Amino acid sequence: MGFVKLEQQGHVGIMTIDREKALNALNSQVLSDLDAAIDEVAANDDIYVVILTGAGRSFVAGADIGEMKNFSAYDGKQFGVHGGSVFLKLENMAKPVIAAINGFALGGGCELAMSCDIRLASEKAKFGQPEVGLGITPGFGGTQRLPRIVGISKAMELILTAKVIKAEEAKAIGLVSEVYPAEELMPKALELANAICANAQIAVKESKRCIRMGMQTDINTGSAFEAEAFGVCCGTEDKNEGMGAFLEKRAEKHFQG
Ligand code: CO8
Repeated sequence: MGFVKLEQQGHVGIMTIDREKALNALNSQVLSDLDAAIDEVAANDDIYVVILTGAGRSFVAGADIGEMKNFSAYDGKQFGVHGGSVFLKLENMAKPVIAAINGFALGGGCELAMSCDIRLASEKAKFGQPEVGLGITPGFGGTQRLPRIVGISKAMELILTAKVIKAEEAKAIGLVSEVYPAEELMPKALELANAICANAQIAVKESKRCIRMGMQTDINTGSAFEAEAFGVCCGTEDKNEGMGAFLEKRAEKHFQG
């Protein structure tokens, strides 16, 4: 996984996209390395929560323009299918993924951040979908996820103008949850990840699944799905432990993981 580094701190897996000299631009190899890294953290039961970030001054400055420049229509579609499937795998992973957006999140970089479950940004982060200025559309889910996250009017404005916005504006439109000084970004991301790790992991995963599923369906189907998930959790040791701790006025809880 040459372009994606993996490390673990406690139950938190940290994935760092590391192609610094090209501001972590996504070429086919980076996408394949990311795919493999997702498989690895997904299979590691000791990792509960994942943080995704970029090396150096960029999160991801987009898909690789040098590689795309010579694409035929067929190549472009294949590249879109490749990236799209990797981003869907990230979004559909059972464990939560936090994007710690340290710098540029442009084009495919903004799309990658949007495939994560929670987005935190450094004050230095910049966001945008510059594709129409390059003669292409967003191709890794931008036309689909941005309107779901910020609403159709803002998504249209951002995608059709190709403008770049700063972290504070990204927070104002709901694209990121929080903005921190650069040096506080990773400590805050770890604090958030560890707060999630402290809870019952089956319940965490079922909650993520319900939210993700519910965003793609009608409320009746989503509610039925939620009832199933609630039932699954009611049959677990973690439910006995969590509720037992409350009733016994015990602060310490011992979840199964
Ligand atoms: N692709 C390839 N190389 C890049 C990219 C990129 N997206 N971004 C930066 N680089 C490279 C630069 O070419 C430069 O390389 P070199 O040193 O060899 O010249 C190096 O990174 C450093 O970049 P700059 O010198 O430009 O650094 P600056 O600080 O001056 O500028 C910017 C930083 C503003 C981020 C600038 O690099 C920039 O505008 N980059 C392009 C941003 C962009 O347009 N991104 C969107 C790309 S399109 C996209 O992501 C589509 C996604 C979906 C595709 C699906 C297809 C089906």
